[in-house]
Amino acid sequence: MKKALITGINGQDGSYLSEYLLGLGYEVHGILRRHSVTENQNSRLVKHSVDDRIKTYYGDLTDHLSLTRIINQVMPDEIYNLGAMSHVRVSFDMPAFTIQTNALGVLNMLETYRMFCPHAKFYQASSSEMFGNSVDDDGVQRLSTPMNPVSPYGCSKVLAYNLVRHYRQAYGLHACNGILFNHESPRRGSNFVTNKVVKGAVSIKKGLADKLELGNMDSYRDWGHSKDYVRAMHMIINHDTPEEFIVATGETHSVRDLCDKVFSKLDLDYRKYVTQNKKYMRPEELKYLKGDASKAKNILGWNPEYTFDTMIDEMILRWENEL
Ligand code: NAP
Ligand code: G4F
Repeated sequence: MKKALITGINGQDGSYLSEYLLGLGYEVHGILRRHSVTENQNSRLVKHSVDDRIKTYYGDLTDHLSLTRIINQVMPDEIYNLGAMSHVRVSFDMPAFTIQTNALGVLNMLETYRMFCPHAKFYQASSSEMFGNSVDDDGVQRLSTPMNPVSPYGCSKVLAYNLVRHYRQAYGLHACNGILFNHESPRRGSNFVTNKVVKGAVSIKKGLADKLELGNMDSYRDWGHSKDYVRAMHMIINHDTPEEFIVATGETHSVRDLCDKVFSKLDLDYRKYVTQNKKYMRPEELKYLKGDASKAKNILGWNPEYTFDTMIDEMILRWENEL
């Protein structure tokens, strides 16, 4: 039985990845952060009934000693480093914590991995936010597109990305980067725009709210489903050679299109309810993302199962049931 260790196991991707690996027969171990409300620290795992099959450990990416203890205890075959301060807007408010967790935390993981279980495979959750506003002439980001991050979050992920490549080259480790474009699901935090729009629209439909406040509605994102993307993580880490891969749908939609789509599905006109509030604007915005996942498709045989529409339908259903 293979052993996987997942940081950020209580996150959106961590919870789907745990389920996926359990289904493949893995023994799944995960790092949780202590939270003063106990129920919050493993809420996604409990909610989706996988908590009793996972072994969890208190730890933090900024706490090198906790990582040393956990890695020595578990001795994993595969390490998925998904833990991060993952909210781009918040990273402008907490740049130091963002860099400490998302960049120095990755260094802590890599050093611990190199020292104590160098035979394991290592996956780093890299991000399309690393490209910033670089786009190739044909309107696509690919592996060769220059990285020009436009947020503390993007900067932290570029440093982590480069550290992973450096550790692979310097020490011969099986360490790889998945550059994943935005991916969503009913489990997405409701302060990310897709789930915020879906929750807001369903609340309005049910008479629980009368408006939705957003920031920039003219940025474009390439949105896929987390369930499809965690399958890609497993394929990337298990590819014969450790390499970089992009995971994306190759489709792009604006935040305005997203609002139109979600509100229309509920027979509402978004223009009557959505207003803009400066508080949700960013000091620097990433305007446009559309990824080229042809390497993952051709080499790994990865393909998404969800479409933009089926993903939104699933998210609407979550809030219809919950509100
Ligand atoms: P998420 O839902 O925000 O989950 C992040 C997880 O990291 C949470 O469980 C969080 O713990 C944990 N965490 C935060 N700070 C930590 C620290 N200092 N030490 C240990 N754990 C810490 O994010 P996600 O959507 O699942 O994304 C997973 C990874 O993929 C992240 O690294 C993200 O940056 C990256 N990524 C995401 C996307 C996307 O569109 N979703 C795209 C590209 C890359 P708590 O549960 O206690 O808060
Ligand atoms: O949903 P978002 O907050 O996601 P963002 O910034 O693209 O970051 C996500 O994807 C990255 C991959 O590219 C991940 F690495 C990262 O961890 C995260 O998962 O915002 C999407 C767009 C932005 O242009 C933002 O300005 O929506 C715009 N937006 C407009 N109003 C809003 C809002 N975003 C949020 N969160 N809240 C708003 O009210």
